[in-house]
Amino acid sequence: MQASDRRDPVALVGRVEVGDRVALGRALSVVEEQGETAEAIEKLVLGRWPSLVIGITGAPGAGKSTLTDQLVAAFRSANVTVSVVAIDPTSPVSGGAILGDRVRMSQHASDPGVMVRSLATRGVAGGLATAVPGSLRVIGAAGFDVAIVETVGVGQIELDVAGICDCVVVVVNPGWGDEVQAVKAGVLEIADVFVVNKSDLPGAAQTESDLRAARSLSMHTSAGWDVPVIQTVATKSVGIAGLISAVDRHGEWLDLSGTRDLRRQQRSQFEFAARVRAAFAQMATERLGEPVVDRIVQQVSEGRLTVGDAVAQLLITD
Ligand SMILES: Nc1nc2c(ncn2[C@@H]2O[C@H](COP(=O)(O)OP(=O)(O)O)[C@@H](O)[C@H]2O)c(=O)[nH]1
Ligand SMILES: [Mg+2]
Repeated sequence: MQASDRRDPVALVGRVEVGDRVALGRALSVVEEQGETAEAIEKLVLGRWPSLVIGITGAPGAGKSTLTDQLVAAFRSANVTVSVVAIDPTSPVSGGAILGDRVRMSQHASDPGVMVRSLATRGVAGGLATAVPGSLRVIGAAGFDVAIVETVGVGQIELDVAGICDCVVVVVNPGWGDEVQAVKAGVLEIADVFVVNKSDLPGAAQTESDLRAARSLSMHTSAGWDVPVIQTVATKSVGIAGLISAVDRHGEWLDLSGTRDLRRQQRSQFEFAARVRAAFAQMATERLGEPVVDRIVQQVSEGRLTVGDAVAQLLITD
């Protein structure tokens, strides 16, 4: 990054807004790394957001990247610009999976209407909760219509993603029905759309009916959204139009039911809470040192200290 950009976020964001790709890459790096310049950029992109943010989550190997690639192609053929943010919490060092995604997306490499960004979570608690919305605001300022956030479903991460996306697509594979019981508490609840990808493999119909039976668990059911179940074969471009129309219908429901505004409010609250949490953790760690903080957390988890006393200890300055 050039020294001038650090001094002049206004110029940097100005270049992002007129479609300068190098500037966009730099602005995203600054926002991901956080700090003073990131805050300056955040002020300049305040309120910006892509018109549609789709979250794609599911187990490693489910076909999320292949599906994302197909969605990008479909959006591009409708002249819609797309940005992909791929989050990989599993390989912060080797970047193996991310590299695979990059290779796959390379068919769009020369297309100015497509931008792919990989984000390692670096194991920083709350880092993702700040970096992803920040990145999406910058991407919105760059004028992208749609953003797709791809993440591996391994726990807290996909809940974080659900908190910021307009539409959460949960990708499963045939045979997944056996696992429904085990994972229903997490992933099923956040799904806006289910995809049974690899439906060229045996058992797709069974998995679809298992999901249809389980979807009453979705947190949206009570609000009147029947989570659709779409079969796809991402490698053969099968079912992609159906998936896009499910996402569109979900968007219409968001508007008609008033849920879109609710979600945007929740998104702000979620981001705010995450930032407060991160700032508090950082403050306590800086003041007391990590071993002391760890010990306090340990005592809470062992039931030897109340949460209230733990917070009080973390807040005490002397
Ligand atoms: N048979 C079959 N294989 C698929 C399909 N979609 C993806 N794959 C393959 O599954 C593997 C994992 O795909 P990938 O998109 O990297 O999964 P991700 O880890 O969820 O991003 C790759 O070898 C894909 O070619 C599909 O619909 N059918
Ligand atoms: Mg992937």
